Amino acid sequence: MSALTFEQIQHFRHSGYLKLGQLPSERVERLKKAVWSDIEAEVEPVVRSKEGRIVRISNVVDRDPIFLDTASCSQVIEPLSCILGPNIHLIKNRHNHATLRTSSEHYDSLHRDVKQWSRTIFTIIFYLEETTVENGCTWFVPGSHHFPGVDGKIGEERWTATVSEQAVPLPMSGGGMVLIDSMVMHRAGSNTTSDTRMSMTMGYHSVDEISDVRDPKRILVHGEDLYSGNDKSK
Ligand SMILES: O=C(O)CCC(=O)C(=O)O
Repeated sequence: MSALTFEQIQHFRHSGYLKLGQLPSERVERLKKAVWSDIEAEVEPVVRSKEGRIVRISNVVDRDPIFLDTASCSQVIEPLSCILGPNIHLIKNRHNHATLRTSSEHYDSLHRDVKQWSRTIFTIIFYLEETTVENGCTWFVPGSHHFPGVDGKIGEERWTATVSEQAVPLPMSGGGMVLIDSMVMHRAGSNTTSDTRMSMTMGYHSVDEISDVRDPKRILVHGEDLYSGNDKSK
């Protein structure tokens, strides 16, 4: 996929999520190999299930170069720049992980990734294996990114229970990508199979043109680190 159409952008703004294109299978295989290699070598930082099995590798952009290369490849940046504009940061301290999502993981409840709509981020979930209702595809509450901000803990919003029955599943093929407004309520389904359902998740932000403080937890993946605050103008 290259640039998004008007209708795709409208769908994203309206619903809070949008299916993007498909990564080439060769790239998907390289990503999976890199994930399994770090799991087998137990390269920290990782998250383990209660049984001690590694179910997530964190901080993937500082691991095999294939992770950052994928997060900033043209199949990602072209559609993303239709939403975020030309200057884009990848966020290192939200998501930035690859997850197996096995049946041993705890139930994932409906949540958002950020608290306030004025500070939202945009997330891409890269599905490295096919996801189905059986193996725990992602569920979304369409339009819920328009609900008000959250004061307390994310996932404990007062409307979480009342809208949970509105959540719809989004099965994806292996190599598929979904772009999310991270204010949209979503959750990973339960994996009822004995297989993994591997995915990688990355967060993005437009470059903040009124901040001249460079954040080492953000990586410029497209465009420039522009600054246009008016404190330096006469
Ligand atoms: O993997 C999924 O289906 C959902 C991911 C998710 O909820 C998250 O990373 O916040």
